[in-house]
Amino acid sequence: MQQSSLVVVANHLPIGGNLAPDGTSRWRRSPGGLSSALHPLLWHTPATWIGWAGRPGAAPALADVGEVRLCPVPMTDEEMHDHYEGFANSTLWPLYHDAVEQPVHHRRWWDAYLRVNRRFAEAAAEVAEADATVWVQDYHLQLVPRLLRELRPDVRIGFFLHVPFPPPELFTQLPRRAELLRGMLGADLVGFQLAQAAHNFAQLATTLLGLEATDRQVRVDDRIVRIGAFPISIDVAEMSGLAERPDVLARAAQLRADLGNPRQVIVAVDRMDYTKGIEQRLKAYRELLEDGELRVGETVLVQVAVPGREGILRYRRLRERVEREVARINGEFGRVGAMAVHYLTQPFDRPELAALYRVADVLAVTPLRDGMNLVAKEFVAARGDRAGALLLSEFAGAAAELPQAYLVNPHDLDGLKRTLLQALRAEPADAAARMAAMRERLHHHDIRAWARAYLSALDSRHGPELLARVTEE
Ligand code: ADQ
Repeated sequence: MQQSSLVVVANHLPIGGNLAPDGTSRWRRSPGGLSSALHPLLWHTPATWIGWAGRPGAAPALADVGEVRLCPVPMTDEEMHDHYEGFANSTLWPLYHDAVEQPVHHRRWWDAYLRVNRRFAEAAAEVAEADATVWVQDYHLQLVPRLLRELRPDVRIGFFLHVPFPPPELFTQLPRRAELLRGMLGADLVGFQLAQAAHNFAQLATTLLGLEATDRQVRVDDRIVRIGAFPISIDVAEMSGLAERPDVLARAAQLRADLGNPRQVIVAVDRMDYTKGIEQRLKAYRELLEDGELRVGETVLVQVAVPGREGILRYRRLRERVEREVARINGEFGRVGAMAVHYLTQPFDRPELAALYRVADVLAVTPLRDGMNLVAKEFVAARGDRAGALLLSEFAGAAAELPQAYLVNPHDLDGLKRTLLQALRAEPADAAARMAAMRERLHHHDIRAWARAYLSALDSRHGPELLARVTEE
């Protein structure tokens, strides 16, 4: 295998579902934050991406995608269950999201997590050239930094957590808490979305491992591990450009007409996940229809919810409940030719998403907890017309950067109803002022600014050269 000076390690490869028999694959922006965020950065960058091709069994041989060499890591059926669906998505994911669903613990899952992390570390060790930079992503791979350091002490290792890092009261529930922390501390730089997460991490390094730590660094033996907040962003220029394209604006107008030209359109775009607050949002909407505050024909809700992780019972159950609630709302309040909720589970291409953002009078982003939430930022980028209101959960990382949104506590149903109405009834001048302020923030802080901040903190030796590569437009 040819070696690389930049290696990205993430649980999934960013490729489409169907691989051609010759191993060719399409670089897909799968509906998910990590792939959406890294796509614009890496598309033209000579790098190697190590990840799972998304199906159990031997790793397929894959052709390069653009400048990126894909290096698939195999996973058995059992590892897919125990590592991916088990430890990563049934233990860590719920625990890191405020335990909004009860985290599940099985000892067997840990063994698979360790085994898969070791396999990823070995793959990285093999493809990293001398002195390379290796950038490890997310909660599925928290042990990789330490395992890789043991194999390749010469490489520079960055770790970035896309999801929240919980307060010590929650983290300490994990039976393998010390090993997980030590795993992350194998990195030279551990990056989080928010400063609070870095603070939680430092506190844990002190109390659980007895290390000397501040919110900026942790001393581990003779090394300094830097820690910090690097709030992720989006390709602002891409989304704003798309949203001004005549065909996208025509599509937005067509969508509004297809929706029956209602006075107001509420749009929500989520992965189908219990952290996203989809059920609470539907309930608030139903109650507003019951109260007579909203009327079908005048207002419509478009809920996009792409299913995933369906091997996990909880996700299948969530989907059933959401679909039951959508059917109930439409059954009780819809009319022939006028639905209350339009519910879509398909992945969309970027122009279609941009058109949806342009048709929204209110974009509702109301997760119970979210590391950042890129949908909120995409909406703001798409609204060059400064119209539209963003209803945003206080518990999304994005709220720290977008305080001009209509902020809401999604656990408070009455508050959710009240704030949704406020957003729907906003004075155009007020909405425009809020949108302008949010756009200003995004203008200065897009995905390239994020990469610049992270990579220059990670690697003072190769930082400038790496930066030039990943931030080239
Ligand atoms: P996610 O939980 O996946 O990301 P989010 O940040 O909103 O959440 O990203 C979702 C992405 O998928 C967006 O770019 C969106 O446009 C896209 N998407 C959603 N529905 C789609 C559809 N139907 N078709 C096509 N694309 C669709 C995780 C964390 C977040 C964090 C990101 C990045 O949970 O908190 O913001 O990583 O770090």
